Amino acid sequence: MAIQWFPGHMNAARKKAEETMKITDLVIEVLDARIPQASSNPMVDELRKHRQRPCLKILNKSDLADPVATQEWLAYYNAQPGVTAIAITTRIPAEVAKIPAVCKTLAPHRAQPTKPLRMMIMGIPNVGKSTLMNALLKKRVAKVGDEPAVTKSQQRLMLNKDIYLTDTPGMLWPKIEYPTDGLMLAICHAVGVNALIEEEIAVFLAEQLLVHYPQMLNARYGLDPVKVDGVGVLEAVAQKRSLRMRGGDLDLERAAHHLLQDFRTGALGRISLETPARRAELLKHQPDISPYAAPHSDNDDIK
Ligand SMILES: Nc1nc2c(ncn2[C@@H]2O[C@H](COP(=O)(O)OP(=O)(O)OP(=O)(O)O)[C@@H](O)[C@H]2O)c(=O)[nH]1
Ligand SMILES: [Mg+2]
Repeated sequence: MAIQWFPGHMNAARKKAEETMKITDLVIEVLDARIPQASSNPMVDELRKHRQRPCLKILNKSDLADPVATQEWLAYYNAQPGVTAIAITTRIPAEVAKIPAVCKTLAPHRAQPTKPLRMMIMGIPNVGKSTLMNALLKKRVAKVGDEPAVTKSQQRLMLNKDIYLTDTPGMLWPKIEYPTDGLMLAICHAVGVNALIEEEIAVFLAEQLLVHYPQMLNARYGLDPVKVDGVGVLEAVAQKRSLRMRGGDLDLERAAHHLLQDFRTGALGRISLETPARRAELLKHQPDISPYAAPHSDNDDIK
């Protein structure tokens, strides 16, 4: 199953972002530190490059990501022209507090009362954009929630007289070309539930964990990573948590949900699902397709 999710409000959000880009000096692109490149929306790059706007890439939720992988991603992005990258967690106010100063250095001609620095916060759904907005303003101005597509329209607010911030609805793009990106986005809860089957994405997650973080699976579920495959991990989770259906069979659907929750909450440990080197290797084996198909229809469901 290829995961695609581009509901109508995201197409509208794209058009609105294109308009706001005209009066934006700096784009703050919020990425998921566990899947930085899979969570990079090619539409964000296209819109900002069209107007030659610099970009601060924020690898958020770094509290959940593998610190070694995060450092590799920062080096990767900081080598790109027009891009500065930092890793934060909105859970730590001191990390959020350093952002305005970084932004000012990226648009030095702005940030004065006569020329305020105008910033647009963009990114995929559920990555923490509105949480970041609230943390920067130190008050609850935007609704947040652990599900994709909480924010439905743009909201522009003043951080102080020198800085304006616009929060935007999370956007995916019309065609996620690499199936593994769709799976990673679903694992990190950026995709609406109507667009995925939890068991399939949990098996993919389990396979990744078996290769890259076997000791964490062993520590949490007491399974032997050498002896099981992805489905075997779900069976072990069901055993360990006594998840059974009425007839007594193991309930793999609930086990899938359990595994995903353990990953999403960090209960398994700090995990990154991609590194720059692993991504390069992976894409070698996937067909080379254009960045994305231009939006042309309001596709509200899966393909
Ligand atoms: N662990 C962790 N969770 C975070 C962090 N930042 C935000 N979250 C959580 O991520 C979830 C989504 O946060 P939102 O701010 O609503 O995300 P959003 O990007 O605005 O989402 P949409 O409006 O749907 O596009 C919430 O449950 C937040 O508490 C972080 O740094 N670490
Ligand atoms: Mg939001």
